[in-house]
Amino acid sequence: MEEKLKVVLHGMWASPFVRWVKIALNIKGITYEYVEESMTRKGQLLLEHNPAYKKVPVLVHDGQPIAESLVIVCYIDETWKGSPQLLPQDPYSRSMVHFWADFMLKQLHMSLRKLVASHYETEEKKSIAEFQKNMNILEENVEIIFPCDVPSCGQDMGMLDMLLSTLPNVIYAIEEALNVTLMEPKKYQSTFSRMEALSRLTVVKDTAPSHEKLVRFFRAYRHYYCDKK
Ligand SMILES: N[C@@H](CCC(=O)N[C@@H](CS)C(=O)NCC(=O)O)C(=O)O
Repeated sequence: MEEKLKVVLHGMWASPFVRWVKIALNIKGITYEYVEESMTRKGQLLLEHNPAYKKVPVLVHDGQPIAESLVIVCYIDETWKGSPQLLPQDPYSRSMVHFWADFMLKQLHMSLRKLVASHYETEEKKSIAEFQKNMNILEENVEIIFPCDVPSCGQDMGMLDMLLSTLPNVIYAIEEALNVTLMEPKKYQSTFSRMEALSRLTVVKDTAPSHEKLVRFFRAYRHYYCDKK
């Protein structure tokens, strides 16, 4: 049984979804206990806390489980209201943040996952093209999505910055693991320089797995999916 009032995060070291929650907790200065979950033998508590998806991250606050990374980040922001705020208060700006967060999760992070799990060369090429098309959309809308300057410290980061901040680590590891090119910095100049600057902030860097470990992870992930097909 998890104790009441405690904050417990169930996660997996390589997951960017889990990293967003860690970054939010770090920015807010919340002390928490971390439980590393195995994706092949999921713990009983994880299955009980997230019966619908059985996925990490799950945050347990005061004995109450919350699943899904974006839902958790909003919960953290609403529960620990003192600044720094991760989402804007104005309803329209807030709805725009929700829209673009959903876009970044589904069209960037999930399309990278599809790429790693792809078996055939045609499938791989299609996933890369899809990722690059979505990076273009981000670049074309960068001024709307990120109206503020690049944060100079973690405390100034908004929710969308958090989602962008974990991309470089994943992109570079996938490029090396699969021997592909995903990022052409010149094509996505504004997005690229913002994500690079964000990834160097301490609150982000502190949650980043090592490049070599992530490369090994993506190679193993690719083999696992190929063997299953
Ligand atoms: N939409 C979910 C995605 C979470 C997710 O895909 N988590 C992965 C780890 S990166 C997981 O738990 N996978 C286990 C499984 O698919 O069985 C979120 O935003 O939290």
